[in-house]
Formats: sequence, structure tokens, C-alpha cells
Amino acid sequence: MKQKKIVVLGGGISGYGSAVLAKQQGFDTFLSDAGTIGERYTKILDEWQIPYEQGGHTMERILAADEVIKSPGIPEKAPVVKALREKGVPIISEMEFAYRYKGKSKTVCITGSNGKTTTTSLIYKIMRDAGCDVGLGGNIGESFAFQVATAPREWYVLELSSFQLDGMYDFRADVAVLMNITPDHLDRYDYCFQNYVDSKMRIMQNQHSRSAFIYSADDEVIAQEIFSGKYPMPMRQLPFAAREAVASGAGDAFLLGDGEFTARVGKQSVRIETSKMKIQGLHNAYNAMAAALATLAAGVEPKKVEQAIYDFSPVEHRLEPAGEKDGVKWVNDSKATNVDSVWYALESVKQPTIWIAGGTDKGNDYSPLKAFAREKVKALICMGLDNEKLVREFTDVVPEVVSCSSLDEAMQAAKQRAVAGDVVLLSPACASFDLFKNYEQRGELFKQWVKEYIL
Ligand code: UMA
Ligand code: ADP
Repeated sequence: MKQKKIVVLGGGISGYGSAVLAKQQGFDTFLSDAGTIGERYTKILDEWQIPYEQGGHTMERILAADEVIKSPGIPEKAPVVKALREKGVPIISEMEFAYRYKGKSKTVCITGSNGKTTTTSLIYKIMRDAGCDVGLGGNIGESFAFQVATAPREWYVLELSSFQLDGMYDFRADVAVLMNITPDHLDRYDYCFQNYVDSKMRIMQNQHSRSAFIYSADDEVIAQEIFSGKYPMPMRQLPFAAREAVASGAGDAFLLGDGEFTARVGKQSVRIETSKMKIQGLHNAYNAMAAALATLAAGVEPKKVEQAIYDFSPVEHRLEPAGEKDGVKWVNDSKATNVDSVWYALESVKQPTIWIAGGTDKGNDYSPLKAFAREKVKALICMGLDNEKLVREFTDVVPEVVSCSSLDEAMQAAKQRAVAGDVVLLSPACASFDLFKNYEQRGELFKQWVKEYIL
């Protein structure tokens, strides 16, 4: 029989893992990358004797594939993808491919516009602390495919971006978590919000009566989709909410006004006092409720769920405390690259705030932030190459708007204005690419500056 030809597009973390799994499964495997492949990955490809190319795609060889595994960073509009679509070659994602070979292992899959990494990390911690044999993958951690090939686990906790979901067809999440849906990445979805919504809703595709679906009942977009009747819903539904309780026979979670939530799945339940958690703010209460439901659904003992939730510290660059001096708190929320995540950051601060924002604007609508800005922000420090839009939007909203074009300038401006009782919050609402390599570097430099000049 002819050996099935698999071509892997992209030689990053997603691609190298897929190539190793394809090779291990005995396929005729070839990896192609239009740019440069990192040394860490070429070494592994060589070890596994997987042929690859970099610096361009050889179309003839790629179009001869029986199936293509595409890395999530490669957009539909890339010429290589267009050519494959024209020829009708099936294109799947690493998640779909690895799913076929994961055997009896189970998955907890988390998606949403915001809160994915925090909730995924929390679920992973709860399961690991409880002694489960669990791996972390998807949008964070090690490649899922590489783990399936080399170190299989009983459970995988997978953070899924919409780009990964787009290439998933038969994949079924045993436990699916949908945090929220707000506009993001619209450039990859023909600037059509519904296309992005459809992509996120794929998280529950193929679920059956033994699967669990955890979702925010407060999120209007999700609620509308669920009640549209578009989707079969045979799975156990486990909604979480802070606004209005939505009871479900299978279980649910609800945040009470006095800062306490209960989460129940079947007969198992937990009770958490949110003020005792190390992660603060309404958004983190949502994240913790989702994580509690997911891990109870996965069969973790309630006491262990509670303990791990109280133990969990903020993930780096997500409302991460960067230090406190002379009564001023410095907070690094560099990962807040869209308006919704900043909304939750401003919601969670209790003190007068010096807010550092700006960068590459993704077509933001800042109006949802104005009420909190009016109430809490004493100065907005704009940090970007082009601050015009932010300055215009907030000039009559907050007492002072300062325009800066470097991190050092912005930090000096914040330092000059901060007095005891204030918080200086880096929560940009924008991508970082004008002044920094990525959001991680922006957050690192912020923390470094605080260490050097403040603490
Ligand atoms: N490339 C081509 N042809 C093209 C275009 C690109 O070969 O036409 C090549 C590039 O040269 C590059 C490779 O494709 O070497 C990159 O692939 P990739 O961008 O998919 O990068 P990976 O390193 O494989 O990482 C991807 C995810 N990246 C993106 O979705 C942009 C990682 O998410 C994910 O962790 C990883 O797969 C494992 O599944 C990162 C991310 O930024 C963290 N995600 C976005 C986000 O969180 O907002 C969605
Ligand atoms: P993602 O992986 O989806 O980008 P993160 O957990 O990394 O999510 O958080 C990204 C940003 O969104 C951070 O600024 C964080 O404070 C904020 N955030 C975290 N959880 C939520 C949530 N449930 N809703 C809205 N914003 C959130």
C-alpha cells in the first residue's frame, strides 16, 4: 500500500511536534517553513530523520501531500494555503492530528478571547497537585503532538486559540471550557466578528452525553449562540455566572455578592472565598469558577480543588504585582492587549490609578473603558509611537493625559505623578510591536525598570 504523504507547514513548536508524531506513526513526512527554523527544532528533526526545508515552500512537493498539518500562525491568505485549498488537499491543525493518536487519554480544552492562559494554568495546577498524570499544551506549554509521540499522559490540558480550532474537525474535548467571546484577531476573520465567534464555538463540536461543556452564562455572545438552536447540545452543560444564576441539572457555579462562589458538578461541590485567592478581580473569579467546574468534571476531589485555587499565583504579565514602594503599587498587565482585558484590569483596581497604555492599536473601540477611567484613573500615560487616538479618546475623560514614546519616558512620567495609595498599572489595550519584540519583553522591561529605579 502507498505510504500516506504528510506535509507539515511551519517549523515552530506546533510544526516540529506534528512532524515527529507523523514520522513516529510511519507516514512519509516532510516539513516546510517559509522562514527560518529554530536550532532547537532542526536538531530534533535531524534526530528523527525528518526531511525539511526552510526559507521557502517547494510547492510541487507540498501539493503532492495527502494531508497537510498547518501551524496556527499561518493565515488562510498565505499563497501556500490558497494553493492547497484550490487543489482540495485536506488541511488540519496539530490538535486534530494529535487527537487521532492520543488513545484513551482525555482532554480538558480551554478557549475564549481572554483568560485562556490563566484558566488553563490553574486547571493544570489543580490536576497536577491532585496527582493526576497530566500534560500541558496547545497555545502554551510543550507541543501536544510531541507529547503524544514521546511522553503520553492520561490527561492533557490544552489552551486552544481560534486558529487551532479552525483546523479541528473530528476532535472531541472531554471537558470543554469557553471563557468569553469579545472581538480579537479580526484581521484573520475577514473583519467579520461572526466568523470569529463560529471559530470559538467549535470548542464543543462532537461532544456527547459524557462530555462536559463549561461556559460563561454572563457572556451575551455565548448565550445568544447557545440559545440559537444552531448547535446540538447533548453534553453536560456547566454554566458559570456572576450576574444571574443559571441553574443546570448537571452542575453550575455562581459568584455571590459577598465574594464567595460555589461550584457544583453532580454531587461534588466546592466553596471559595474570592478575597482569599491570590488572583484578584471579577475576571479571576470567572477563571476560578471555570477551573473549579472543569476539574470537578474531570473527577478531582473537591478539597484538592479548593486548596490549589487558594495556592495559585498570577501568571506572569497578567495583573502581576511588580513591587510596592512608599505606598505605590506597580502592576504588570502587559498581556492585556485588547480592550476587554483592560476593562477587567480597571475593574479590579481599587486605588487611584496611573494607567500606562498604548502601542499598536488593533482598531480598538475604547468606549467600554471610559466609565472606569473616569472613576479611577488620575493620569493616562500613553506609551507608543502613535498616541494620537488614545490622547483624543481620553482627553476629556481623565484629569491628565501624557504622551510618551519610550518605556523610560513613560515610567518617569508615572513615577513623578504617583503618591502613596496609588497604583501604577501597565495595561496597554494594544499590541506591543511598535516599541517591543512582544508583550513578554514589554512586561519584562517594565518589571526591570521598577526594580532598578523604584524598589
Ligand atoms: N510560516 C510558513 N509559511 C507561511 C507563514 C509562516 O512556513 O506562509 C512559518 C514561519 O516562518 C514560522 C512558522 O510558520 O517558522 C510559525 O508557525 P506559528 O506562527 O504557528 O508558530 P508556532 O511556534 O508553531 O506557534 C504556534 C502558535 N502561534 C500562533 O498561533 C501565532 C502558538 O501560540 C502555540 O503555542 C504553538 O503553535 C503550539 O500550538 C502563540 C500565540 O501567539 C503563543 N498564539 C496567539 C495568541 O495567543 O494570541 C493565537
Ligand atoms: P489569554 O490567554 O486568553 O490571552 P490570559 O489569561 O493570558 O488570557 O489574560 C490576558 C489578559 O486578559 C490579562 O490582561 C488578564 O488580566 C486578562 N484576563 C484574564 N482573565 C480574563 C477574563 N476571564 N476576562 C477578561 N480578561 C481576562
